[in-house]
Amino acid sequence: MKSLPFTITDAQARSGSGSISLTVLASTNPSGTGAATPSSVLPGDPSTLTVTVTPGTNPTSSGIAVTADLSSIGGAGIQQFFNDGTNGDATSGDNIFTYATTIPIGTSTGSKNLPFSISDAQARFGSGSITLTIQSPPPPADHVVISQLYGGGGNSGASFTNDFIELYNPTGVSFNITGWSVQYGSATGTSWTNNQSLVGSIGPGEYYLVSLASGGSVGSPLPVMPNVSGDINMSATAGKVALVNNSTPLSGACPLGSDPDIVDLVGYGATANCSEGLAKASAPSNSTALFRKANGAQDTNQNGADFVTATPSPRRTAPIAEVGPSVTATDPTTNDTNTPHDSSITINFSEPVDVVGAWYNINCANTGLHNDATVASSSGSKTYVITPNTNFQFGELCTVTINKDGVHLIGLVGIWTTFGQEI
Ligand SMILES: [Ca+2]
Ligand SMILES: [Ca+2]
Ligand SMILES: [Ca+2]
Repeated sequence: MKSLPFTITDAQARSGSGSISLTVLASTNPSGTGAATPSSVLPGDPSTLTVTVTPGTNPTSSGIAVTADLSSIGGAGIQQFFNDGTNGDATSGDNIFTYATTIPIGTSTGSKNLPFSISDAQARFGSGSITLTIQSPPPPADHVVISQLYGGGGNSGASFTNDFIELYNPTGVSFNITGWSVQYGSATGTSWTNNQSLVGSIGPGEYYLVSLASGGSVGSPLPVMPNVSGDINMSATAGKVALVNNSTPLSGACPLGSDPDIVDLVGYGATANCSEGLAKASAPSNSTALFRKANGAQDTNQNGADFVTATPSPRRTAPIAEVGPSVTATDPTTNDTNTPHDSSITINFSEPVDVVGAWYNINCANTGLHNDATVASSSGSKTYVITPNTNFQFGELCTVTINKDGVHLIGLVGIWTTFGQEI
């Protein structure tokens, strides 16, 4: 408040006085509050940095600009923030200035203060800082993991013609995964009939690629030759994939914890009825894949935290093993019970095969051999159905053996089944 005295005089030598009150409003500088969302991240994680600006007054700020020094998290020394709906900015023109960033792998850990400065066209300035904590990465998993999966193969807008599952070995030792399997269950399903056998080995730091079904003709062929090709058709957006250290189908909606043969499991999409940890991995799409963080090394058994979506990029560095066909599934399955006494036996092979001579042997505890049978093949000679001409007996245990010498380049498989009531 200013008081401006005045005097009045006239020609008759009289005078008067008074004062004029004038309030001069103080000018204030622009100021701001910084935030990071999330405020605690792992290297490789994204975080959205914001500065919420209070404009200067008297006069009101125009031409506000915000920059921050992101050099301590691997960014620019003078990084412009945005208030135009780009670079992660949610709303244009709301005085919230934004920069969305991803913390580079290798960024030093600990609490970071990222200084920011605000300027306006009235040559006033403000400053502050954004606090962001970089967490220490968890130790890599001590087992082979599912490192990437893509279920949109061939679909509308697809990147690639085929679904795929990629495995990674984050350990220092090699794993022989012959006889292991990747198994797929639909998001809300309770069975795991989609089962692909694996062959070969996966050395330290190597990626192993399983090419799977195509939902159409859209997209490019997979750019690298897979280790194994199968025909599981995974959902692009929600489902369950398990890496199992044998080929026996899993059972139940969520066998995690109860089945010690599960090496790794990913439930993705909100509707998946099983996942490591409560939170599912986020839903990928026809044009995005799920990637395990840290190039595949991070497995905290929290699917929601261990995976991110990104453009699919199948990797394969494990050598391709040259092997023959194998048995991928049977009906009845091993240790099946209550199989009809006049059951046929279905054998699914990994690829088309020829069978010759005494390629199978069916031997039952009470009724002996059942090798007098009708044999039919289907699915381009990938599936064989054996229908014995003599029925099995109720309650007896039978063993089916496939002779590798009768099936070209085949391994040996046994099926043990107990025949129960006719169904
Ligand atoms: Ca904004
Ligand atoms: Ca698919
Ligand atoms: Ca896991």
